[in-house]
Amino acid sequence: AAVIHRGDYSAPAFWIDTVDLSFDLDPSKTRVLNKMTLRRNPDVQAQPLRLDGEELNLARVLVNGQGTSFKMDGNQLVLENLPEGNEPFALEIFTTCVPVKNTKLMGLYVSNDSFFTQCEAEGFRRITYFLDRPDVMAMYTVTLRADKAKYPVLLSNGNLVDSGDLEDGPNGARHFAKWVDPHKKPSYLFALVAGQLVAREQRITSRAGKDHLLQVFVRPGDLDKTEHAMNSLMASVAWDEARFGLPLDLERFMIVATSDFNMGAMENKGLNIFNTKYVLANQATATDVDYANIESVVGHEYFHNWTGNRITCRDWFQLSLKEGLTVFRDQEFSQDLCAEPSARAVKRIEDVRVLRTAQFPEDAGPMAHPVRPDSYIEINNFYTVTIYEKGAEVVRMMQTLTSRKGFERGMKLYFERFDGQAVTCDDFAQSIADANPGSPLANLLPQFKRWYSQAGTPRVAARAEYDAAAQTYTLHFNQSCPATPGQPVKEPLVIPVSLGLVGAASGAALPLTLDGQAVGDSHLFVLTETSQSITFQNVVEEPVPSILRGFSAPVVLDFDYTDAQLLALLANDPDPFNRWEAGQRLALRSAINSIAAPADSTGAKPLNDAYVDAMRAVLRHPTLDAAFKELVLTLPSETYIAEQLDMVDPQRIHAVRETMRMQLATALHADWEWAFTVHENNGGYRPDPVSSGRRALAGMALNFLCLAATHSGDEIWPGKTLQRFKDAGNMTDRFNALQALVNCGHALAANALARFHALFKDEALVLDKWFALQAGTSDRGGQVLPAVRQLLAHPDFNLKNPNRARSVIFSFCNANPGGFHRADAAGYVFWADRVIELDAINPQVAARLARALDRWKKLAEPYRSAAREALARVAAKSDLSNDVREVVDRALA
Ligand code: HT7
Ligand code: ZN
Repeated sequence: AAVIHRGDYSAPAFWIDTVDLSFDLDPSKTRVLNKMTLRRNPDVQAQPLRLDGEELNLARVLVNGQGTSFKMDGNQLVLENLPEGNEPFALEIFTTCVPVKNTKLMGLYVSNDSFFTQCEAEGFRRITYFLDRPDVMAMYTVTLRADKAKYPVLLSNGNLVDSGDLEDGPNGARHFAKWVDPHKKPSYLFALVAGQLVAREQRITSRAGKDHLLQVFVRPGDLDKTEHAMNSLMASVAWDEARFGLPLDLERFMIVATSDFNMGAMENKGLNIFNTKYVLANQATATDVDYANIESVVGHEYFHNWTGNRITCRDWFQLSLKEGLTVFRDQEFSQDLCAEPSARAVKRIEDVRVLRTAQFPEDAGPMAHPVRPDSYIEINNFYTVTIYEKGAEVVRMMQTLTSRKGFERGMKLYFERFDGQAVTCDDFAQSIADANPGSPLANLLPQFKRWYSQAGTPRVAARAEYDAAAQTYTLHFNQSCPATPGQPVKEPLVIPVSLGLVGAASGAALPLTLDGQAVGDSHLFVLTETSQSITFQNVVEEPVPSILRGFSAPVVLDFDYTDAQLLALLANDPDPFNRWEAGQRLALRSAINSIAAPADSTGAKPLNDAYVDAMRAVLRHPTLDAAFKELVLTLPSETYIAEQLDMVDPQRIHAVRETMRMQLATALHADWEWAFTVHENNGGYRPDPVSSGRRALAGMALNFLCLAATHSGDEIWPGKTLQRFKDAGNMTDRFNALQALVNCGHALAANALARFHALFKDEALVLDKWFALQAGTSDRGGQVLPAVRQLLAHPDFNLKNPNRARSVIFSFCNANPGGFHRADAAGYVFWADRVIELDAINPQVAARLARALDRWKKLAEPYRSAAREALARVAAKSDLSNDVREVVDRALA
């Protein structure tokens, strides 16, 4: 397959000014008439017009109303005899396609008897022949015609300008709707929806006094699950106006939910299409985490309206221009909605946890790529945690280096310069810098932009020197970045390091003096050289350094903290992120020591008394938030532990972490009982951060109490847990109780699982949880894989539905290392079979599953050889999609 290089970008030879699309919607043969006006791009040498198309049946091509000659070159329709000169001309293309056979869910497809589209990145070419690239922005008019009874709702981008009945077709009454989008857009933002849908509606008036209609469309029966999505949408509109001065630019803004969707949601102009998972919620069916995800995904798609839609990407290498920036914006939105500062910190810790458990491994593996990649084979493989989450960290560092106000000024300049255009990451960074002359960002811009071009997670090693006589404290920093595929050597980056000093004995935040000036108790040090130092004066006692506060840069920080220093930070650091981080470092150290210990010392306890006491102190702390406590008491994941090791024995990691969990369960038994009792009753259900935090901590307590019961033989807590499962007034409490029974392998779990299924057999999203819980549960002697095989045979399993496939297969292969990495290789055999099977249905989803073995080279034997064999078996298939081919070939390279 062809490799596409960023350096090969050239402007299109033609512009498309207007597109007038007519659809006769029919699941087995949809007719698409595409009438465009085009003109030659005067800046590009004359050349034939090459239009992209995929799985289309071409019936007719007319130029200025006349038949014309054309040829096919692979998937491209090539027109050579076009009018000379720069005058616009009309091109009319008539094609048909088969939505009901579209299992890739790209282009036009059918889900639950309704039509949906997904055009990003290159799905529009599966609807009609087009210059399917983001820098071709056109004005769209769309007419939809369909059976009136089967498809009463007909939606597309923009404003509804006409609708009515048509003459009856052979199968009954038909109708039409005509939509005009008042904004020009790239083809990837096109959307249509047709089906039996109902809407929750809300009229709003913006700050600027404009009226808008907001609509959330779902299947009849789901309307009672749309209130939270609508509230989230209203909050998003208000936030973007308040924080960035960006108003809603449409009379009507629609969200439509579908249960068949490859990703989370899609920001089509004025007609966002969402995976039901990120729309539907009521307290009986959705957990607190679901509520929080809905808020952030609704925000994310809405914020794309400016960062992505009004200003879009020049080419797909610039994907992070819109994705990194929009993730940053949705993270800020969720933080700004938190009433308490501590809840903001919790959100930041959660975001960093995602980055470190998913993006850091990607950056160290075969798919490592810069935030602005240099090449790709299949663009769908580059909707990655690097583009999204690391991209968001790069934007966050820009804000850190220019201040919140300065960043807002930069955004304003960006819109002044580029509204309505398709631009690059360079254009964005230049705008933020130009709006902030004299800032570290402006002064260091070329070097800062290495964050866009260099892959790999940088490491910052810090070392401290205290001179008691001179009362100075010096921190010496050294930065490095490991080689990544195609990038053997790295240049130093601009790394903002937020710092503070904590008194080792007093625990107080020490005032900082630099160059004789008092600078408060927190300082932003900008590391630019490979090695660089900073000296604080008037330091009266040897402090504990609190480095990289708030995770001010996406790096690994190495500092040789003593246990006592980490315990001091855990107890006293005013920065909540570093307080949490200190606990993680202590737990990680214990895990690594235990993993390295001889195998016959398995009975030894990995966690020392000081750590356990510190955890007790956090759990019982009178003022800390429940949500924060829950994060501190969560041990680093098996995946995160594995990343710290050169040689990974997944079963050893699993065993050690399980031992640590059991130690926390038994040593803190009385404390968990206390925590459960104090946090169990939340009163009425509200998914706000404070009450969600209380439920999370109560759920954690229940999990530990059931785990301890497997050790002690106690039947009280499992019994209580089953009762709570039955009586729960919301899904969070119910699911936490179910999880507690399933994860500890208690005999009551089977009964609870059966009840849960019976209660929710008609709720697809809840059944996804039921499948995922069983496939992701802690492995004890290899029981999970046989259970997973049984789940695949369950009548409710459907491989074609991405949510269901993910709930079983991904939960096992990607999220259950202890179950998946089996010494008998059966997990890998299962993985290879599923990748091959899924690839024939939906390559995009298959390629995501294929990533489960990205880190196989780190595995110890016998895992390593077995994993390579499984990868080789997949790679040996000659008819693999480009999607899976790129992933497995890179893994094996
Ligand atoms: N921009 C959207 C990306 C997306 C997508 C990409 C490829 C195939 C299917 C897809 N569905 C959505 C989502 C977002 O980042 O907002
Ligand atoms: Zn996005």
